[in-house]
Amino acid sequence: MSGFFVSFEGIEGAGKSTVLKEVARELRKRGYQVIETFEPGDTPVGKALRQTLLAPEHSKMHYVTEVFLYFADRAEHVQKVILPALEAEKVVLTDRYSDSTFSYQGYGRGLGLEMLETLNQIATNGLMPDLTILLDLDVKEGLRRNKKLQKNDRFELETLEFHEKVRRGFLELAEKNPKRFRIIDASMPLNDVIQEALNHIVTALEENNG
Ligand code: Z5A
Repeated sequence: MSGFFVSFEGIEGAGKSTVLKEVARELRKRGYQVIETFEPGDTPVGKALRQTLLAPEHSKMHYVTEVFLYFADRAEHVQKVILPALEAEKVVLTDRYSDSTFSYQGYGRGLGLEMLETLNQIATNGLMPDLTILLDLDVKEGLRRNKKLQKNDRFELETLEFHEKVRRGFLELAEKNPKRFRIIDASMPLNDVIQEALNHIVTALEENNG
């Protein structure tokens, strides 16, 4: 399999979807074949799971139920979208992947990381990103950006403390996996964030192509 797999991670409002779209455009200009995708919800089954996962009326969903729905979405995503694209030698850019589960359900909800790693291994068949771009941002700033967009899902109802735990989780994961992670200060002007993400990805692609 000779495609290249990049995940974008971070708290909500960090700029993942905006930056990913611009990076994809720049990579295409440089001749790369790029697939843009996201979790949860980028397959027909995933779309139904996303509605269930994010509906505010499900705010009392049990944490274990929640994590199995994220893994179900990921299994479908890996099999139907990511693996076929990597087999076709494409660059896959995903807005969220396994590190979101480790941070939100592991650090945020307090579920054991060891158990999550085992389940994630089954859901992904062991597929981890070649590179992870972590957009790190102050939680209040992320929520402020999203408030402007009037997003109204289940995670908007979470406390500041929950989102702080998630941010710390991402940073700890980055510290544990320095080869895979690149941390970017997402409070910089948008164009600077895009440029830094692009530089990291192009460097990694060039190294990968030898
Ligand atoms: N979740 C989970 O718990 N476990 C899992 O395993 C997975 C996910 C996979 C999915 O929500 C939720 O599922 C997510 C985690 C959970 N919930 N939370 N929190 P989603 O897909 O609807 O939303 P999201 O992934 O959190 O994305 P987001 O909230 O849309 O944020 P974003 O993509 O990082 O940000 P954005 O939309 O690109 O930017 C937000 C605004 O900020 C926008 O107006 C931009 O123009 C602006 N922006 C971006 N960058 C900048 C800079 N640098 N300066 C100024 N303004 C900026």
